[in-house]
Amino acid sequence: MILILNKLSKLKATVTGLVAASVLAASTAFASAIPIRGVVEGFYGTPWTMENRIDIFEFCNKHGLNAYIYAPKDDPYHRAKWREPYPQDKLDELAILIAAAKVNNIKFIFAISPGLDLDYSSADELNTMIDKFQVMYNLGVRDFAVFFDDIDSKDGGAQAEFLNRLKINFIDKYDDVSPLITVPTEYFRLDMIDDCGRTPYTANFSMTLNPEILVLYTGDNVVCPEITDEQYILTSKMYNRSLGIWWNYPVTDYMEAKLALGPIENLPQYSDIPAIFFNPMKYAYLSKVALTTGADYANDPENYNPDNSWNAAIDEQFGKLAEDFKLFARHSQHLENSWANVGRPDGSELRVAMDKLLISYESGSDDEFYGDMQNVKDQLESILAATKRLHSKLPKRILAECKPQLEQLQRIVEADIIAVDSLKAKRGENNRRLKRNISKLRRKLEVIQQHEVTAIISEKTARAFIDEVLNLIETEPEEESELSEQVDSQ
Ligand code: 14T
Repeated sequence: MILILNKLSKLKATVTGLVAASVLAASTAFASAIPIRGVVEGFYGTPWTMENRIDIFEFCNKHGLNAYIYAPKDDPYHRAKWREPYPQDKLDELAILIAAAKVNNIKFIFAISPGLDLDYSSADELNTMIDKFQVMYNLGVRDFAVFFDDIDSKDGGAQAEFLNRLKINFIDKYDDVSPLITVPTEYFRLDMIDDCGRTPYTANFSMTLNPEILVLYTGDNVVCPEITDEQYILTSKMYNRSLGIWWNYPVTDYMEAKLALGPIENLPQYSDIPAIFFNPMKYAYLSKVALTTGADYANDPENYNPDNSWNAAIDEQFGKLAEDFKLFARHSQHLENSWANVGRPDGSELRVAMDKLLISYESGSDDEFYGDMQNVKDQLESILAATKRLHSKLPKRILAECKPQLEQLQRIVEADIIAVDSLKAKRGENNRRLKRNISKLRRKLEVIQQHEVTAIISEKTARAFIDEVLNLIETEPEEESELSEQVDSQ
C-alpha cells in the first residue's frame, strides 16, 4: 500500500515537476522527499546534553527526519583539539548516542572540523583523522563529515586533495560507509563568486574534489531569507554536482537573546536536493517548532505550506496551551543583523493595527481613532493574558528555555497598553493623565532596556511601538515652542 502511494505521489510530482523544470530550465526536477534530511548540531556555544540529543532522535524518527550530524563547534575534540582522541567517558556517551540513533532510524553522521590548524599535505595528519574516524566506525558509525567553515585557510586545492585521500584511504575501504560529506570554507554563494566568476578558492576546491563527495552550502549568505530554485541550480552548477543544504534556522548562536520560533520557509520547491540539515538553537525543545516544519518541508518540498505546518507543529507540541504559545511565538520569528536575515516578520498583524492607529491618531476622526485604539488594545490584552498563562502553565523544561523572552514580552505589552492610553490622553488634551503615563512609560522602558542583553522580542512591532509613541507624545508643549520661536527670531 505504501509502495503504491509512493508511486502515485511520485507520478503526480513528476508531472508538476516537469512543468516546473521547463519553466526553470532545470535539468532535474521532481518533488519527493529529500533523501537525507535531518539536524546538524553545528552551532557555537554550549552543546546539547545527552538527554537533548536522545530526545531529538526520537523526535526526528517521529517526524520522518533520518539524519543527525554531530558537529558541536564547542566540543574540543570536534574542532579545537580535533587530533586528540575522545577520552573513555566521552566515548561511552558517544556509544550511547550512536545506539540511540540506530534504534530511531537516524543516520549518525560523525563530523570533524580540523581547519583551525590542519596541515593539509601531511600524511600523519590524514592518519590522525583516519584513526579518529576508525574509533567511531568501531562504535557503529557509517557516515562521516569534515567541515572547513569559519577558518582562515583558502587553499581549496589542498583541502579537496585531503578529502580525496581520506575517501580513498578510509571511506572506500568499506562497502558499508556512505559518501563523505563536507562544507567548504566558502560555504555561501556570494562568497564563492567575484568579478571573474568563481573565486580561485571555489574553482580549485570544486574542480579538485571527487564528485562523489557531498558538499553542503548555506544559501546566498550564511543566514539568508530564502534559497530559490534558481539560486540553488546556479550554485550547484558552480560545483558540478547537486549540493546539499545546511540551513541556518532556527540557530541563534549569533543573537542569543532572541528565540527562533517561526517555520522553515522559502527553500527550493522543485529541485532534486540530495540532503538538507537544519542547524538548531541551543534550546532543543523550542527548536522543535521550526524542526517540525523543516521535517514537513523535507518530506514534501513541493507541497509544503509553512503556515499550516507551523500551526500543526505548535498544536502538537503545546496541546491546550497551543493558542497561547502561538501568540507568543508570532513575535519571535525574525532574526536580523548586519549579515544575517531570516524568518517571517514578528507580529505582523499587530504591526498593521499599530500603524493604522498611529495614522488615525494624527489625522483620523474620533471614531476612526477609537476603533483603531480598541483593535490594538484587544490584541495587546490577548497577548498579555497568553504570556501570563504560559508563565504559570508551561512545562518546566520548556519554560526554562523561554522564560526571559516570555517575561520581556509581558513587560513590553504592558508598556504598549500604557502607550495606547497615552495617545488617547494626548489627543484628548488630558495633560495630567498624559504626564503620569509618560513617567510610567519611561520607568517601564528602563526595565525593558535592562533586560535586552538577555531577552529580545518583537523588535520592530511591540517593542518599537513604545519608542514610536514616546516620540509622538513627548513633543514640546505649545507655549514652549512659541517661546523658543521668539528666542529664535531675536
Ligand atoms: F558550516 C556552515 F555552514 C555554517 O553555517 N557555519 C557556522 C555555524 O556553525 C553557525 O552556527 C552559523 C550561524 O551562526 O554560521 C556559521 O558561523 C558563523 C558565520 C559567520 F559568518 C558565525 C559568525 C559569522 F559571522
